[in-house]
Formats: sequence, C-alpha cells, structure tokens
Amino acid sequence: MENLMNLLKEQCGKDIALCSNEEVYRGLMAMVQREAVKRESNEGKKKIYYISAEFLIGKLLSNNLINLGWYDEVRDGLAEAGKSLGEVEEAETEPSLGNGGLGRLAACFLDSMASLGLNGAGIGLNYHLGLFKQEFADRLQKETPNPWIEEKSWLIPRDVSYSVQFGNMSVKSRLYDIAVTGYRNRTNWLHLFDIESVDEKILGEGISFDKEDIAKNLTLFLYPDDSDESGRKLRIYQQYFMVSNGAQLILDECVKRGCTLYDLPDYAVIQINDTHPSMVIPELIRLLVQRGIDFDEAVEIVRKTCAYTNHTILAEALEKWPIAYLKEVVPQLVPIIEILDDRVRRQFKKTEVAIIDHDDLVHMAHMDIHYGFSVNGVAYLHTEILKNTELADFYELYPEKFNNKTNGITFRRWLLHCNHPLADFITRKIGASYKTDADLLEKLGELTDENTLRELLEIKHQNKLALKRYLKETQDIDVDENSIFDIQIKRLHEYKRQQMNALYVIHKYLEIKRGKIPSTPITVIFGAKAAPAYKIAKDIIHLILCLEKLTYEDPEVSPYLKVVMVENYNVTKAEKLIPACDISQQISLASKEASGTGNMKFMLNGAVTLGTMDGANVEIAELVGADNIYIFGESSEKVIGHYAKGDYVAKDYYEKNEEIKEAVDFIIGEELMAIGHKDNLDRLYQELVGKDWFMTLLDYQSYAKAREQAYADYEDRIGWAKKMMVNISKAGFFSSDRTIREYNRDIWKLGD
Ligand code: 26V
Repeated sequence: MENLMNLLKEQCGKDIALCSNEEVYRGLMAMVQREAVKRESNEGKKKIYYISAEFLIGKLLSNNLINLGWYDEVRDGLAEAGKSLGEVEEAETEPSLGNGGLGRLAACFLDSMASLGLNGAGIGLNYHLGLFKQEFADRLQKETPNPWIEEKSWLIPRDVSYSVQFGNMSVKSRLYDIAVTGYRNRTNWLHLFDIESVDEKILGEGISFDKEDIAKNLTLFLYPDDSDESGRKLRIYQQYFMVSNGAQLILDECVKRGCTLYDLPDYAVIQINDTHPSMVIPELIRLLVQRGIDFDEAVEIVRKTCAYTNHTILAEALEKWPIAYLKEVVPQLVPIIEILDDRVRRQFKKTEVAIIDHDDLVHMAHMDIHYGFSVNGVAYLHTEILKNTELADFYELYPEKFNNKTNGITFRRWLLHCNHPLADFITRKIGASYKTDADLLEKLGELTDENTLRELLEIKHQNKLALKRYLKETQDIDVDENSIFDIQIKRLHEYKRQQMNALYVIHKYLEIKRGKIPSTPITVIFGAKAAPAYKIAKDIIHLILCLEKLTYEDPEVSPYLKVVMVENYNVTKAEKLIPACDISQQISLASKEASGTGNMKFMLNGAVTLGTMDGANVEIAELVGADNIYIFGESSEKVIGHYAKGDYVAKDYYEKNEEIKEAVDFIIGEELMAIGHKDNLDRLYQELVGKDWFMTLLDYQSYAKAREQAYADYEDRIGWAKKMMVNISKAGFFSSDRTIREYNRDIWKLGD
C-alpha cells in the first residue's frame, strides 16, 4: 500500500506537524475522493436507484477512512505528527440533509449497497442550508440557518444538467455527486441535484424567506415550513425538480448501457422512499411517451420499475396534494395523473382506493401502490398494520405486492466508527469477521465470565466519561459519569412521547424533594428538534428545558437527578450519545412508530431498551428475550381499538391517579411558572388533560413501573452487564446489510 502519510504531506504541501486541522482535513478529503473514484464501478446490467428527499449522511471523513481500510494508518500517522484524528474531524461540518429516521435510513442503505457491491445510486437534492439549526434561547427552540457547504466540500460538481419545466418557468439543473465508499468494496454515488440561481441573500429573520421566489429558493432548505400554501407549493416544486432530474438521469444512463426503454425494468429499479418522490411515476410515463412509447406500454414499463416504501401510518404525514396546486406547478403531469386515476376507478368499485378523492386531493401513496410492483413496510408490526388496517383495501387488491423489510443500520458508522473501544473489545473476543458478517456477534452470548463482563462495564464507563467531557465543552453542562445515563434522542413528536418521559422526571423530582433518594443518581438526556410550526412539540421542548434548569440548579436534587437537553441534535451528536447510554427510551404509542432505528443503534452499543411493543422494538424483544428488555404499555391492537371506538379519555386517568395528577399539575405549578412561559406551559397542560391524542396518560403507570424496575436492576452490575452483552450479541439481525440483501432478494433482483 502507498504510504498515506507521504501522500498527505504532498497534498498539503508541507510537513503535517505544521498544518492546521483544517488543512489536514482538506488534504485527507482530497485523498479519499481520489481513491473513491478509482474504486468506482458500474458493473452489472441492472441498477438500483434509491430516490429520497433526505439523505442524512453525517460527517464523511472517518467513515470513508474506515471503509477504505485507511483508518488505523492515518490515525497513527497523525498521532506521530502530533495531530489527533478526532480533532481533525471537528473541522468537518455535518451535512444536514435530513430530518430523522427516514433520511438516516437512506444513508445506511447507501453504505450497505456499496459494501455489498450492488450497482446502486442515491438521488436527492442539494439543500444549501439543509434542515434548520436548533438553538435554545429563553428555554425555547429557535431556528437558524445551517450552512454546511464549504469552499472545499465532499460535493463533486458534474457536467450533468437537465431542463426542468414548471407551470410558470423552466430551470436548468446542476448535478453534484458525493462518493459512497463501500466497506472494502466499490464506490457508488449519491447524486444531488441543484440549481445555480439559489440565493442565500433572500433569507430574512431566522429561517424566513420569500417562499414564492422559486428560482432563488428551490434548493435552499429541506422541508420548508408547510404550514401555509406557498410552503406547500414549494415542496411540490422541490419534489418535481428531484424526480424530473432523477428520471432523466436514469433514462440516459440506461440508454447508454444498451437499454431500448422497452426493457427499462431489466436495467433499472427505482425505490421510492416514502411519497416525496412519488411524482417520478407520472414523470417517467411522460418522458417515455415523449420518447415515442405508447401510453399503455409506458404505464406497464413504469409499473415494473417502481417500488414504494411506506415509513409512517400517521395521517398527517401521508401526502395528499390539491390537484389545483399540481395544475399550477406541474401542469404536464395532471392529465397523466387523471388518466391513472380514471383507470383505477374503472377497475375497482371502492372509491377509497382512488388516486384523486372527492376533495380533489391527489393521494400520492395510492398512486405508488397501483402503479408500482412492490409495497413494503419497515418492520414486522408496521407491515402487518399496513396490511390489516391502514392499507387493507389495497392489500385485498394486491396481496402479492406487499412485503416487509425490517429496517437496519450500518455497523460501520454505528459501531466501528462511533465506538472504537467496543469494536476493539469485540474483535479481541470473537475475531474481526463480524465486521462483514454481523450475525457472528451471536458468539458474544457465550461470554458470561465475570472478568469479560467487567471489561464491558469499563468500556461503557469510559464512553460515559467521554460524553461528560463533550457536554462540558459544548454546552458547559456537568454530568456525573457514575449516574445512570437514560437517553431519549429522536425527532420531537407527540407520538414518540417525550412528554411521558418528562412527566416521570417530574415525579422523580418530587420524590427526591420529599426525601426519597435514588440508589444510583440518574441523568436523563434528551435530544430533539421540533418542526418549526408544531406548537405542542415546541412546548414539550420548553418543558424539558425548564426541567433542566430546575434539576440542575436545585442542590437538593442535582446530585441525584439531572435533565440535559442536547442542543441541535444531529448525527454527530448521536455518535457521542449512543455509546454512552445505559437505558434507551423507545416509548412511542404502540402502532405509531413504524420501526425506529435509534433503538437498534443503542442495542448494538450495549444499552438496554425501555420500550413499548411498537415498531422494531417487537423484533428486539423477541431476539433478546423478556429478561433483557423492559416492555410496558398497551398493545397496538388495544390502541387501534381505542382510536376506533374513540373511548380514550385522558381526564379519567388524570383524575383517578394521584401520581399522574401531581406530575401533570406541576407543569402549571409555581416552580415551573417561575422559570418558564405561561402560554407554553398552559397549552401543554390543556393538551394533556383535554386531549392527549397519543395517550400519554394511558401508559404512564406501566411506564413508571418498568422504569423503576430497570433502575433497580441496574444496581446489580454484573446482572446488568449480562443484559448488555445479550443485546449486543443479538444485534446482528439489525445490520442494514441484512436489510439490503432482503430488498435485493425480493424486490430489486440485481444480478439475476
Ligand atoms: C413526517 C411528518 C412531517 C410533517 C409533520 C408531521 C410528520 C410526522 C411524521 C413524519 C414521518 C415521515 C416519515 C418518517 O420519517 N418515518 C420514519 O421512518 C423511519 C425509517 O423507516 C422509521 O424508523 C421511523 O419509525 C419512521 O417514523
């Protein structure tokens, strides 16, 4: 192998010891990019195109070094020159091209496709400011722009440009590529489309901007606020821009490889990641017809090429666009969508399965299901709910299209990169083969001797110390490394029930004030961004920030209980938090969390789950067994029953249970009112007592009980370490390599 440090020295033009961390970072980036191009491959007739509005890829340097097999040499070489790779990594800004699970899943999938050597590419948008950056001011979330593209970045500009026609104008695109290096394997590309005319100068206060100036704002932000009409239209502009570019690129690439377009399904398979890219269906039909193919034939070609993944059953997240908006933004698609709808209506009597409903709303998921060949959910329970409840009408029509693909995570980022001590420990104990065959982690299950378990506890302790230092440096917060690290990090949403966690914290606070001291101190850590227009979610953040101040500043409480809210939670922060976690909070209302993937990351890093029987928690519970997970709460069947009957009344629980009443009343009590804002706290109180759509109070009691049990079990350190080991040893199933192999086996069929 070439001497990497010599290459780096050449790249930087001077001795490494004399370089700044930024210079070293840029030098390494250039080296990685050059090597990545050498490993590029377009082998294989058929190619998988994963189209997604989000790719939450995280920082790229370290992961690329690991995947190229360069990591150790670079780390040691830098150390010899008096540099730290960890500090060099700080020079990189994290691309913020996603909201949460859906975007992070897309990134894990790209890693696995390349690592398995599949001919694949991602297609998305190059949002200049990505998702907003979260700042806390006056214990409230404030949104600010999050510029991430630097002069020298991972984006490689390409000479690829397409014309995209909207109702009132046409724009020219520009393609940027990011290399996706596989683990000791080929390089694939993430294609991100952009326009040159984007102008950050249109930004006003915070993240406000002129939503109607499309030429200047088209790729400015991810998910611009859609609480008003112009925001919603902008999303349609973005989505069409993404899929029109994607479709043109796919057709061009396939034709270059010898495709006649009639045989497109032999050359391309398109995975539609939720409904954001659904317009790719009518757009491909349009382009095929434009290139001389008969309409009926075009429909059949597209049907054999497109597959749809559903990521949520939440009604408000299932996209339905008013046809009037589509007429304005993408008039050329409307006649096609109308024909597609008309055919469905002729074929099927049930109007519920139509594409365009009575209110002239276009149901994007319905179009995907009728005009694609595969529909998948993202965890066992989720797929069952789709088949039996949410999409039952469609399952009846097309049982053969429905399949489950339980989500996964890439172990390169979520173990090898984020938790070196644990990865090294596993390698010492069972060898390195688990890095390419995650099922081998099972072997850890045999390690039950006390010394090995103590080693595992020591690694967790060191990771907690590392997190303690990080929190001190970044937020000037002190935490006790000997406390239980109890963590809930994910987007803020009522169904995820951060508010239930907060109610328990209140209860614990009051207990301590009354003199009941926990045997081991507890640190409750939250990290979450709320959608800018989602009022209650922001109120919950406000409550958590008030509890942070309350617990932190009360000398009677802070030695035993502390709340920490991590600011601007993102992939980089997840990489620090997850290895340090003892208890992983996965407490969504059963039936609502399609899968969750944080649950898998925590398990892999030796945390024990406290969760409901929801999403992939169900599979985790089955794998680790009842002794190694804390399950509580009503089942999904019961919850679905409550919604059907409309018989859940929050107030009953509030009135009947003293502990619940005390905790809920505390939200508007004098202690919090002295710290927080009356309107936010009042609104949250009213919501919990008067509505509580996601049934927080229903599960509170069994939640508190399970949580107490987990804390009690934590006292037996060896007993706890056994649970940790079982969790790690059973995590192999959740490797995204397994998920991607299943997608390929059942849906994509590359290499047949
Ligand atoms: C989107 C929105 C957007 C508007 C505000 C309300 C709202 C609520 C939920 C969503 C979810 C969009 C889809 C999504 O991100 N689903 C997540 O996908 C993950 C990967 O499959 C999965 O692990 C999570 O359970 C699922 O919530």
